[in-house]
Amino acid sequence: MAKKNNGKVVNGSIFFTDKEEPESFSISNQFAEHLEFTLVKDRITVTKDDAYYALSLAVRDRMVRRWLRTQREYHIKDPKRVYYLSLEYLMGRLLGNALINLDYYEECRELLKKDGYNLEEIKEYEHDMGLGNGGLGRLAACYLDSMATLQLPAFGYGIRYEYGIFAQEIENGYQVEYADYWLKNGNPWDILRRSLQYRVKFYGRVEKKVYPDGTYYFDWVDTDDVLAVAYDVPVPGYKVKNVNNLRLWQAKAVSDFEFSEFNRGDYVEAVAKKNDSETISKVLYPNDTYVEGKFLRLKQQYFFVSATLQDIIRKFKINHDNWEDFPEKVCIQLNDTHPVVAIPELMRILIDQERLGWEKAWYITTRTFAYTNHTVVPEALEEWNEKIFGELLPRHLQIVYEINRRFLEDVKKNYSADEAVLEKLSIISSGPEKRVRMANLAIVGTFAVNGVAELHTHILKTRIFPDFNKIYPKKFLCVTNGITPRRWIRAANPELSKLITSKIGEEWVRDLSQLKQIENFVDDAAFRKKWREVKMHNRRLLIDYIKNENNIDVNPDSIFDVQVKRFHEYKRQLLNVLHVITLYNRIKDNPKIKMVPRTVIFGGKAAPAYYAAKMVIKLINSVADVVNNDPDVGDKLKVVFLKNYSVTLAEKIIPASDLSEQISVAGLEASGTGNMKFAANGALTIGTMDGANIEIREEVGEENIFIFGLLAEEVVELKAKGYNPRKYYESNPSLKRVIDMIASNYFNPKEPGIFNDMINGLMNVDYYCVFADYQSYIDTQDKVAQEFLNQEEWTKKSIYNVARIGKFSSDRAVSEYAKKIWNVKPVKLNNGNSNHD
Ligand code: GPU
Repeated sequence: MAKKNNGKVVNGSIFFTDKEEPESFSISNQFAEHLEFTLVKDRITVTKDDAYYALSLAVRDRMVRRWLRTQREYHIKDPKRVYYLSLEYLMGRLLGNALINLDYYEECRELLKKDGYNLEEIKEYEHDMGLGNGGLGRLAACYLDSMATLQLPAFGYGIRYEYGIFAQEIENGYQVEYADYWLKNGNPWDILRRSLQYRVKFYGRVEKKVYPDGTYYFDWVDTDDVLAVAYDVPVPGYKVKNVNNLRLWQAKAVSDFEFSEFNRGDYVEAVAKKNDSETISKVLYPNDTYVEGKFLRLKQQYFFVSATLQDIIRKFKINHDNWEDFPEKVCIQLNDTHPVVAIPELMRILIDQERLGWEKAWYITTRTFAYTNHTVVPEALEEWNEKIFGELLPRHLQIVYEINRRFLEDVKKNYSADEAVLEKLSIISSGPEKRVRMANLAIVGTFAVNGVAELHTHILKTRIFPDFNKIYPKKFLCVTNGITPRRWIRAANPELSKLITSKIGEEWVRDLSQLKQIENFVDDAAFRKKWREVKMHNRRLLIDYIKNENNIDVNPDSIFDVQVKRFHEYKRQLLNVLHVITLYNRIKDNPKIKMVPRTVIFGGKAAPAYYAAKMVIKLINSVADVVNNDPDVGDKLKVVFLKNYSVTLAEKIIPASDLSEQISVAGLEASGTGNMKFAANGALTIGTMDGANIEIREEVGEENIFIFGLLAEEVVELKAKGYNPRKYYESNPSLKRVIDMIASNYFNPKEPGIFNDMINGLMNVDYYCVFADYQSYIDTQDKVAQEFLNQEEWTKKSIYNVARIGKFSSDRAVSEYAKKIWNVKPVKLNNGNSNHD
């Protein structure tokens, strides 16, 4: 097959991609070669970090041919492809996972051992690829794994931030943020595509140009340009030959800018100023479920979208010259509204560059894009100030106006002319400050809008976008989130994996519904004992970690009661703290009290500017100081805040947990995915009827989960009739005592008053119904403790949780996307027959 190669003449026979592997291709050889030739080290200068780096390169080498073959196969077969567009990917570490997916972990470990290296130890030198905030970014990473495993012709696109999520330190109990330059030791996984660069335009103005025949078009001119360069990360599927691609864009100054614009004497300044454009991909915005409306963020979004669409269209044009084929060949999934500017961008390309008329361009656009909504939290709904939007993207603003004009025309004709209804539906908000509503644009410009759990989808349809749902009744659907069993069970919990595999074989790793078979062993006392031993093994690893990090001695027989996730008021870490203080009071009232020992573990980052969330972190650490140092408490209760929660830390914490805290106020956690990870590792959930908790309960059975609190409708009703948190405070002595203690600086004698805002907020507003759910939560926690006493019964429940978690595999979620939305089918690779390729 002939392929343009930019005029370079290279003898094709030198490439190994089409051949068997040479004899010399062993991991030991590659590893040694990279140590010597790539890193230029010898036995004296080699460090463990070098070992990590060289091993990763060796493992990457093993993927390269599959990677090339996969991309070539997609090119030759030319199936419909799906492009997953996300501003965030929380990949975590890649080495261990790559080895597992290549089915090479054990063999590699043994080979390294012969050379005197310890794989487990080497792995620890990898820095997390933390290019995301929380659930949304981690979901994207799980979906990449599943898309590759399901052999889908899928491509991830994102931004290669130089600084990913910040590093969190705790100083005097407060969160302090440090920049995390994750690339400081280099990154063995991504490769720079030196020739793949696109120009991205900003600012400028729109010129109307008239053809001789009187027709006209619009030209976007006098722009300030930036280059996007591609870095590719391999995404290997589990035990398949497909290796998909994640393409991350980095901003680079254009190199051919006009010096004539500048005074010759300003040469250095002119060059330096051009480097400003590289700030576009400098840093990830550290907000989760919150938008800041910053100019640079819009720049990032457009930068990302422009480069990605140019790349998608380039690939399309290799095989096609008819634009009508575009929606048959391309599906673009928008991960929340962050990349929604892709809709007017595709319109601009089709109209202004490809000269397709509006109707045709719109037909193509609305059949290409699909949008996933990830939250109903109002402060997360993106709206761009029209002036900002128009300054940066003048042509796009025009297009958005025209989309809106036509849409509202249609609505008036076919649905309603009621001004109030039109205002709600409008893509541009009215009022003194006009804003572009990205969610409205997303709904109008796509063929599918999905929520991420049943309840969330129901709330989208009935409460957030009811009129849209009436206008487009078939557009809204649900795809409940999922997690990848490879990382979250097989890699994170090797002991549990071994135990499960010893009973049912290994097929569960790619078909999680197979776990159902372990139900057959619930009544096997020996199996249950082994199950507990696995948990104890994992707990001991975490105990060591806690001892090292926090210097706290943890009772291995205590309930490991864990809440790890981003800090947000709606997630109610505060409710958890109130429970801790309640337990503390019981101990203080009766130091001899017999109670089930607990270790309450917290982890998570707060957005740097989110004061209320940061004060909850401070409260946890203040309470921990008092509780952990009170001799009356002993090992009955410990409070642990683990700093710098990350994917890697999650992999240590979750397998060691007994109790999973999923306690958001009902209606606000779109899905949650931590809930799934814990249950899959045998922790029982204490949770509200929110997000995917509801579906987890449905699967594992109500006797195997602890549900409490107001239902989503009850929260709405309570607020409608006027919620008065003070009433709960006044009528509940235990709650009153806890609140009074915080208010009286019991936990912070040296910094009086620091929790006043928190207490006032709770007493007067309590927007997230902490007081309303307090008693129900305490009662349910008491039930948890009671049931934990009966270890045999608890173990059965733990087994049922794992056995019935199959639905929450990201393989299930991704195949639903593929069938219900993308209409994309697997491409099985069968060329290349060496088992070493
Ligand atoms: N989510 Br919007 C984020 O992590 N960040 C965001 O900016 C937005 C949503 C989360 C939801 O809060 C969580 O409930 C969900 O499980 C996750 O997205 C993945 O869908």
